[in-house]
Amino acid sequence: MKRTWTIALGVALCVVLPFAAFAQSQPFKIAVFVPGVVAGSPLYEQMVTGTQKAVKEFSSASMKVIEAGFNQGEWQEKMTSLAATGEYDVIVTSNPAMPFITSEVAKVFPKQKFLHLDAFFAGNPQIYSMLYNQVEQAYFMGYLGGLVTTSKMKGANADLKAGMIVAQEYPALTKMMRPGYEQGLKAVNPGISIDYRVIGNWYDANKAADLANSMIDAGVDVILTIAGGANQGVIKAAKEKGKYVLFFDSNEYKIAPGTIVGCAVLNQEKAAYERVMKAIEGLLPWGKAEVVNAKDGYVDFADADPLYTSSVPEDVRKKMADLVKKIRTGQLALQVPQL
Ligand code: RBF
Repeated sequence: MKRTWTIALGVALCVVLPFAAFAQSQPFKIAVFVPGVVAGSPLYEQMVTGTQKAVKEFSSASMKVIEAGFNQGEWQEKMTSLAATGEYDVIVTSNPAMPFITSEVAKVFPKQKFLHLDAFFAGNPQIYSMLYNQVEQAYFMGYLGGLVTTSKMKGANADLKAGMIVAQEYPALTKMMRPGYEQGLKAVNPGISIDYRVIGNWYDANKAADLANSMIDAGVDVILTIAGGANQGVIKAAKEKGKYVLFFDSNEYKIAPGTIVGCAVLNQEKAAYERVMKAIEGLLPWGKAEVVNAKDGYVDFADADPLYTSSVPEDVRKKMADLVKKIRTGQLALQVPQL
């Protein structure tokens, strides 16, 4: 009996091993399609870094980064040209609007696969997607914003006003981020009102600074900014006026220590690394759309950075720590709405 099993195992290994080796030595080409530019866009930076890390693990894998720029009207044509080359096993991209483009391009190129980060699109066998629970991400910022605006911090005033500056409106923003932020603020004090402004693009730092200045003049002392490259304008205005910024997606306290008082992070680098690895190994569940949250470790608040500790007083950090613990453990789990 034992001998039969040994023979069976031997035969199985003879069949599988050469095949696995063959699969790994086949060239695997990845294109990273950046809908915008990489520099200054936290999630795009993480997508590129995470993909690079995965590609390094396989001698057969290679990647190319294509920046599609800020003219969103050109993206579909650029994505079509990229798929038309037929060169890439997988096209990796990021942002919630991209599946509307790739699902169209997929019809024309039925062999092309698309790996989406920061998006949700289920049921197409050419498409894999994963979405972050950004209600939780924004709730972290709302709660901290509420604590800051009601604190005795130097830049805080008596007005119960918090700001939010965004680049443009889209369902993930209006249905997850804005409501999450608002709920967090109101959990601290239901009397806090939100001053919300839209820039109109992801690069105009001057316009972002103008909006931030006008908010600050109207009594806002803390601003959440979700605006890619335009974030710099918000940070500059707040710094000059001694006010506070809440930063989204990556840990970036170092850009403006003392001004950026909180970072709600998405672990997109890890997500990209893991998903691209799976794609190369042939193990990514095409057709599937996943949603990941704080309990899964993909959404978090950057509280371990010494620049957080040095910018925010202990009483605020203590209250924030209680909330962070509840969300990390899933004791407080916020639902993702239908987008
Ligand atoms: N985020 C950036 O940081 N830079 C961008 O250029 C950018 N462009 C976007 C374009 C569209 C059409 C959409 C829907 C989102 C874009 N995002 C961009 C936002 C990004 O995907 C994410 O929602 C926010 O960074 C918040 O996590």
